[in-house]
Amino acid sequence: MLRSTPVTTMLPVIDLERAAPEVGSPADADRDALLAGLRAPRAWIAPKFFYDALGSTLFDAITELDEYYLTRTERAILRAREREIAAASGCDGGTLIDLGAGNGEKAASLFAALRPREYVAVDISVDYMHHSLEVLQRRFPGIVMTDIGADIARPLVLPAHIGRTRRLFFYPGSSIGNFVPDQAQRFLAGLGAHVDDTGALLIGVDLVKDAATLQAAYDDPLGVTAAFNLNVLRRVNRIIGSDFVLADWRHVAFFDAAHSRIEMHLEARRAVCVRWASGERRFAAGERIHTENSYKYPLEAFAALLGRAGLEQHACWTDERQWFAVVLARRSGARRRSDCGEPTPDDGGAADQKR
Ligand code: AVI
Repeated sequence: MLRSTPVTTMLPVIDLERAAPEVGSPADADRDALLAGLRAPRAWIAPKFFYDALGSTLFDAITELDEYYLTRTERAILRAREREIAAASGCDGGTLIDLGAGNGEKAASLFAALRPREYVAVDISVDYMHHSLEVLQRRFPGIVMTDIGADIARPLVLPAHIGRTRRLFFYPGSSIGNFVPDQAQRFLAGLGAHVDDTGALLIGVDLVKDAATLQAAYDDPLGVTAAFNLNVLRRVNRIIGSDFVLADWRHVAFFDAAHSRIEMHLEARRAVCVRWASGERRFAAGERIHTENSYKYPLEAFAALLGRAGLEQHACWTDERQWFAVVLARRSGARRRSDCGEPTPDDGGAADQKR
């Protein structure tokens, strides 16, 4: 039977460095975080606020775009390498812990190869996840399933009944890129504390590539990413009662090579004054609100990040173009030696196909 634990904290993708300290209820913390960002000399909104119902739907639409290569490239690698991944993980028959699980379908695509005894889905969107897991549980009655409502960016508390050995943490999609590197290091170190020598972490990482490809992935001609970015202002209006007018703002995305990251901003089309109950903020024409970073790693830099987090790369699989990597990591000094696999021979083509 599917076991559930309640929501413990908030939302999936978060800029920890910038999050206001949580005082009082999660709703108070959200308001405080937004007001702190809007009052800052260089205004910002944490990317966790993207993901209301419409924002999540727009993100799903982004993953369908020709320009947004990340999702389908990762899917092609997982598909092509599932058996190698299962063998390299050594977590066959163990516990698969899916961080930001959503509907669980990405993890489920690995069930046949990994044959987990137990599947633990962690996500903030509890109702959506719970319903999806009920469906998955019917498809895979032999797997013990648990859903945990939690913000994966906060320290993870696993129920006592979750298996302690052969834990495979699964963190796909390159969401690790939405943390600044110091935060990513802390996050990875926190996961490392949950695995013993028999456990591992399987993580999707978007790699550095030419700026034009990156730019197009975050500024698509259909305007889906622009809508995703602008939608955050509707969410802000709901939470703090502000009067942002979406038509006054435009989506800006660019690759900052010095930081190896895509930055997304909202730029004022004209001088505007945004008001809320306890204050206001004037924006000059052209002034920006920073809404997201998405870091792109060279493979060696990601391996070094793992090292600083007390982990080591055990294996990695990439597509032919070396655009995306699926990395298997263990605690440093764990039983196996590191080794990086050859690029997937056939997924350059597969990466060009949708789904
Ligand atoms: C969720 N995350 C990995 C996405 C990314 O690519 O950084 C969020 C996103 N922002 C714009 N497009 C997609």
